[in-house]
Amino acid sequence: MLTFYSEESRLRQARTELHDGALVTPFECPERLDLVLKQLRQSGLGDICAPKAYGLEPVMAVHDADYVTFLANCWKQWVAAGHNGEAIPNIWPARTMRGDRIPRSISGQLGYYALAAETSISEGTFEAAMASKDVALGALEHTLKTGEPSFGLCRPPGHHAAFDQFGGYCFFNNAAVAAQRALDAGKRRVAILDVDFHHGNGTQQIFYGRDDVLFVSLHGDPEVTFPYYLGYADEGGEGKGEGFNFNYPLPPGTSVATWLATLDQALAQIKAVNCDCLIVSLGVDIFEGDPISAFTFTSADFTVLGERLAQVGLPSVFLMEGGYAVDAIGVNVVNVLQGFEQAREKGLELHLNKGKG
Ligand code: SP5
Ligand code: ZN
Repeated sequence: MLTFYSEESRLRQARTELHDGALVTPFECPERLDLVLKQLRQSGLGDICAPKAYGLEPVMAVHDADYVTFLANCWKQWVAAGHNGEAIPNIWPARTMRGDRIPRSISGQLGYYALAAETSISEGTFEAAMASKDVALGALEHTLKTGEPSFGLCRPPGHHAAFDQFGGYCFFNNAAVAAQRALDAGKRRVAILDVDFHHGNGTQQIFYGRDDVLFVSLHGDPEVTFPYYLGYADEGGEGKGEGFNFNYPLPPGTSVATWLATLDQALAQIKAVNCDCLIVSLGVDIFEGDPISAFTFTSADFTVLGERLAQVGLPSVFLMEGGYAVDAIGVNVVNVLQGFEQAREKGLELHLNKGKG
C-alpha cells in the first residue's frame, strides 16, 4: 500500500493549546509524524511518496472562500495587530448575539471562524493545512487510478473542520476535500467512515444535506465528550441527505467487543447503500493509552479493525486524523493498514479460486 506524506506538514508548530485551563504544548505535534513514519518504514507496507500540489480549487469545493482567505491571512494579521502569543479566540457569536456580522478585527474574526479554543493558529499553520489536503488528494488520486488502497498521512487532521470553521486541531477537512474530488472525478457516491474517538462534526456538517456522500461515525458520546454539540444518534441527515448520516455514540470505556459489534452495524449501513469508494477517517485515539480519549483499543485490536474494513470490498483511502502522544500510534496505524491488506489479499485469493472452481 502506498503512503502519501508531505514534509510541509511539519510547518505547523503551534506552541500553545488551551487544555484543562492551562496553556500546554499541543497534543497534535510534529513528532506524531515521526512515530508513524518510523513504523511504516519498518513494516515494509510500501513506498512513501510526496503528493503534488493541487492548489485551492479542491478546498473551495467544500469550504467557504472567505474562511479560506481568513486562514491564509490570520497569522499575519494577528502579528500586525501587535499580539505576542499565538492566535486563540476568546469570544464567539454566541446564541445571544448577532451571528451575521464578521468583524474587521482579527480577534473578532477568530471567534467567528473558530468552533473551539484549544486550537491556536501560528506561523506555518496555513501552509501545513495546504500540505495536509494535498496528502489526502494524492492518496485519493492513486486509489482512483489504480483501485489499490492508499494511506494519506495527513497532518494537521481534518474531520472537525466545517464549511467555515476550524477547531479540534483541524483547518481543512481533508476527508471532505478528497470525497468531493472523487465525485468531481466521476464517482457517484462516496462513503466516509470515521473511526476517530471524536465525532467528525465537520465532515457531517459539510455533507449533511446531500445523498452523494454517506457519513458514518463511531465516537465518544457527545453528552460527555468533545465536540459536545454534534454527533448524537438522532442526526440522520436532512432533505436529500436524509438516511445518509449515521452516528454511533458510545460511552467512555466502551469495550472493544462492543465497539467492533457497532462497527459491524456501521459497515452494514455502508454496504446497504451503493458507494464507489470508501474514505476512512483514521483516528487512532481510540487506543487505550491515548492521553485525551477514553476507548480501550490495544495495538492488536487495530489489526482486527483493518481486517473488518477490507470486508466492505471498496477501493479505500485511509486518511490520518487523531492519535496522540504515545509511541504506539505508529504501530496502531500500521496494524490497521496491514490488517486491511492481508484480509484483502486473502479475499482476492478466495475470489480467484472460486473463479477457477
Ligand atoms: C482530530 C482530533 O482528534 N481532535 C481532537 C480535538 C480534541 N480537543 C479537545 C479535547 C478535550 C479533551 N479533554 C479530555 C480530558 C481528558 N482528561
Ligand atoms: Zn480525535
